[in-house]
Amino acid sequence: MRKYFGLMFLIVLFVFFAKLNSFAQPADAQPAVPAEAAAPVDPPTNSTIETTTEDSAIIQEPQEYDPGTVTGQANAVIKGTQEGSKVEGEVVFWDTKDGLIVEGDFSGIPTPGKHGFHVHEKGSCEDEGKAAGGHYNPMGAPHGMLEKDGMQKAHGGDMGNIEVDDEGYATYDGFLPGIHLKGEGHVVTGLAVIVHEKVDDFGQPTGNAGGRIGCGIIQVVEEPTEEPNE
Ligand SMILES: [Cu+2]
Repeated sequence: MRKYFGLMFLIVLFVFFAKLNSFAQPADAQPAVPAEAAAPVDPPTNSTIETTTEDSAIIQEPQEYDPGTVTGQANAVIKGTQEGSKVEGEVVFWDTKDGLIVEGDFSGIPTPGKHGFHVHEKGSCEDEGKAAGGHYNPMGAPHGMLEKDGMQKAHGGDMGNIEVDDEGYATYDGFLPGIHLKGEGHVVTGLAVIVHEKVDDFGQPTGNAGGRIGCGIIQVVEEPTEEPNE
């Protein structure tokens, strides 16, 4: 019995080491693979977080827009607010996922130089433009320039100035980030666009731009007729 016991012990011992060896090889090899795979996983995770932080900082800057994403168009036909005024113009708004592309053409403006240019909060041009109310300001923000300052630091209707030449003409190219023609967000369809008598100097509360010489209502065009400039 003891003879067999010793033999069996040796056999068991042999089998045990043989098994241990066969497990040891994959056991060594297996952790090596995830260890190598795990090593590069961490740095991309970190760099993704860094990129996100950089991106949110960039969002504070004036936004780039893609004219390919245009989803709608509106026009505002600008007319003089006073008897005998020769002020005329057309402002075109194109909706994109990021906001409104704004282009304007004006003529008959009696004084050269900068003239404040805003979307106001009401849809009327009556009473020499006074019926248009204050600036469109859905966030209760201070006055500024929406394209540069964003919704927290500018009114939603703060488009800055148009610059009128000696002949009374002006053109305007701008962008209203976060403003749209339709949907649940900040929508300006049906509101008035005002051209002011004087420069918007970006002083508080509304830029000291004086009276309202031109006014028009933003109306959606169901079949877009033009494309924004590149
Ligand atoms: Cu205004």
